[in-house]
Amino acid sequence: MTATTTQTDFLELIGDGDEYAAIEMVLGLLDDGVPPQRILVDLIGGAQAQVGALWAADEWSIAREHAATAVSERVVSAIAARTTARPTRGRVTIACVDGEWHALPVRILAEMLRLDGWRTDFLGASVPGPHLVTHLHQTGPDAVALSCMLATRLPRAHAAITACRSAGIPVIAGGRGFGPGGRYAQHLGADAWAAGAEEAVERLAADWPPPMRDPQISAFLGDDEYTYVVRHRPALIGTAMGRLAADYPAVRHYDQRQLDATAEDMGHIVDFLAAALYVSEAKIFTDFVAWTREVLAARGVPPAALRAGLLLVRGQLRDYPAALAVIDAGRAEVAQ
Ligand code: B12
Repeated sequence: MTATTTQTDFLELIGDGDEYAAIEMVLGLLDDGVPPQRILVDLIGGAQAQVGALWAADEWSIAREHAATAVSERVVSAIAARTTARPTRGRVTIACVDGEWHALPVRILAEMLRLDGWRTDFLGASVPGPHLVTHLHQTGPDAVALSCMLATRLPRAHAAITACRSAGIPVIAGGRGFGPGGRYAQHLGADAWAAGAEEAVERLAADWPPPMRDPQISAFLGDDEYTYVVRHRPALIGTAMGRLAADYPAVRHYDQRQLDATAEDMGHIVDFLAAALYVSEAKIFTDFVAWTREVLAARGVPPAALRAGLLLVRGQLRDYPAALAVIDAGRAEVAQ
């Protein structure tokens, strides 16, 4: 069986929600001598990336994605149950930042670190900063591995990074929310960043702890414009929704489900704008607009709808030059 057919078979099994067959397949691979690390990163991680692409292309429903992810989680647990690794290194706390629900990527990371001899405390999805710090005081780990898959959670990631470092625990950051090459992670004061679980394993084994810089570095980044956008989030969304029918008449024929989805998208516009202002990176917003354009196109929604949404939020921020510049950079992504 080639790697590609294994991947295709596994995707089919999780797509059917067939957890027994998926677990059987993976345990068979372990019995054949395939290293658990390869299964975690290449097979499960690779399949989950395809799940995301299928959802984005509107080929899989949200329910099918949820079911497939639940099976992948069970498969990771089955691998954990089958493999033993005694802790020979230090202790690592692994958590998603507040409001971040992508727990599977860090569950994979936790297993990879465990297999490399770390004692791991896996705290899972959406860990509020103060609770994370309490846990650190109770357990005294050598590192905090902090995940942020969505750029909208960067302000919370920053608060968590600052709090961990103030408690004297160095932070390794990861997840696509930290931007290409992890460039926002450094900006937010993280001690290290890794692209994936394998790189994190190498980094922690090679040179940990890193020399810690001033914990107060970049203690607060949000300025007046960021604060205004966050405080006025409900009004920005509500006003834009109220005016949408005038600028984009197709919305008059939307059913409740479509209206709810549109309000959610309007919320994403405001949240990604706030994140872009927080780290002064328009790219966070332009990437989001380009991604939303594709997701909407797959669902038959033309770019004009997104253009209208951007303009309606823009119209409420006339006195905020940085916000206008970010939105205009985003509008260029849907110019035609
Ligand atoms: C499953 C899934 C979900 C599940 C998560 C359930 C769970 N238990 O994890 C649920 C349904 C909750 C979800 C929700 C959402 N999701 Co989602 N989700 C995914 C999906 C399909 C798979 C995630 C996964 O498991 N990937 C597999 C792992 C292995 O991927 P990986 O990134 O390579 O992981 C490595 C690195 O990221 C890194 N890493 C990660 N964290 C850390 C931390 C440290 C310290 C280190 C060192 C490394 C590290 O190491 C990992 C292992 O090698 C992805 C698609 C994708 N391509 O990932 C979308 C995706 C991440 N989701 C996306 C979106 C948009 C959302 C929602 C906003 C959707 C919505 N409209 O509500 C919400 C947001 C929820 C929230 N606030 O967190 C988008 C993000 C796009 C963007 N613009 O950034 C993606 C990319 C889908 C897509 N194709 O567009 N999602």
